[in-house]
Amino acid sequence: MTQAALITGITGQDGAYLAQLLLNKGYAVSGLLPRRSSDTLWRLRELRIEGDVNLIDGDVADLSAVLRGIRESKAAEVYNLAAQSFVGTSWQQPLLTAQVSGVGAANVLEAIRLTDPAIRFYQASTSEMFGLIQAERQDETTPFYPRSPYGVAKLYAHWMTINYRESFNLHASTGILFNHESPLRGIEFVTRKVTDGVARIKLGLQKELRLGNIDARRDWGFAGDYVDAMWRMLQQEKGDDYVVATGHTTTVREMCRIAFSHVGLSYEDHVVIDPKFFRPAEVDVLLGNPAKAERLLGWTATTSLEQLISMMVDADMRRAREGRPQA
Ligand code: NAP
Ligand code: F7E
Repeated sequence: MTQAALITGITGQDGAYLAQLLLNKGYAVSGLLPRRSSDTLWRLRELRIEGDVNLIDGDVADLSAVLRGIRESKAAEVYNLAAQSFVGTSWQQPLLTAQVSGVGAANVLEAIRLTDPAIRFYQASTSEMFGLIQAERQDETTPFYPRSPYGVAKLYAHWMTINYRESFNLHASTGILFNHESPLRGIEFVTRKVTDGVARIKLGLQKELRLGNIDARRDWGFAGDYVDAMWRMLQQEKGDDYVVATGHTTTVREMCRIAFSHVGLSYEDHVVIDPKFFRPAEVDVLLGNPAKAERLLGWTATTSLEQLISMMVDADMRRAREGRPQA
């Protein structure tokens, strides 16, 4: 029998790659689609799967819509990827971020409990929950110290997932995913902002690139690898919590150097520091320890930062040449 899955956040970076992975495995894939006034399907189109997924109108902040989505999709697996996921915006829209990225997860858990507690659940937790890090390498036992309204909202969703697992015996897992990027990354996130900027500068469409704190360090991997870890979690006998990371950390500055040098440019000639992009509270450094995911899920990161950034710059060069910079 065909296995059915529901993805909230299907139009996002991870949602698109996960939909592709599940389709390739033979799943019937549905996605919850919140009402927007403009087109948000460009990633599904870019992966050529727009016509292969069943899109169900609904917003994760609306329990009745989530209930309908779960019933209509007949999902045996639900992946909750919907979020207001941009950390910077979470200071401007803290309550919306709480409703979508925090309470949204509780809505999905509650909808599963009310519909069919045998449905397996994945929650998109995040390394942002570690924030002001309490250990040099962060793993599943490291205490949390979120530094943004986004991190705080995600921590609520994280503990609600654990609570529903322990209270109602749900097969509910959290993936504490460190930063992961791709050519489908939103343009506001630093890697894509840089690779898009590099392409435009190389083609003479732009002169400078304005950035914030380029001394911040992140553990960056490839989104295509990370959605595979999500799927693996839901194939285990029981729900659990897993850190997913590369185990390497790099400054934004070094990432810029890699991106500019890929097209023969020097970042020092083009990057301008603009205080506008500094955050009220910063997460200075993140470095994950993915040993548990490697041991229990048989998962491993396959893509180096150099390969990832080269792939992104090449995609943005193509888009800039074709005059479609964002999508
Ligand atoms: P993304 O590109 O920002 O995608 C977020 C998705 O959520 C979009 O499809 C968005 O739709 C949807 N969404 C927003 N508000 C919604 C609402 N009220 N109801 C239903 N859907 C809504 O994020 P991503 O990078 O793919 O990340 C996927 C998930 O993993 C997110 O939960 C994120 O917080 C988490 N995460 C990401 C990373 C990372 O490095 N990428 C790391 C750890 C955790 P619209 O575009 O129409 O708003
Ligand atoms: O920032 C610094 C910025 O916005 C990375 C989300 O997917 O990953 C992401 O959150 C670093 C920060 O990602 C600019 O201050 C410097 O230190 O790409 P980012 P993020 O905040 O790490 C986590 C794991 C998630 O869960 C989130 O959903 O780069 N930085 N200059 C800049 N960042 C941006 N965006 N723009 C700049 O100009």
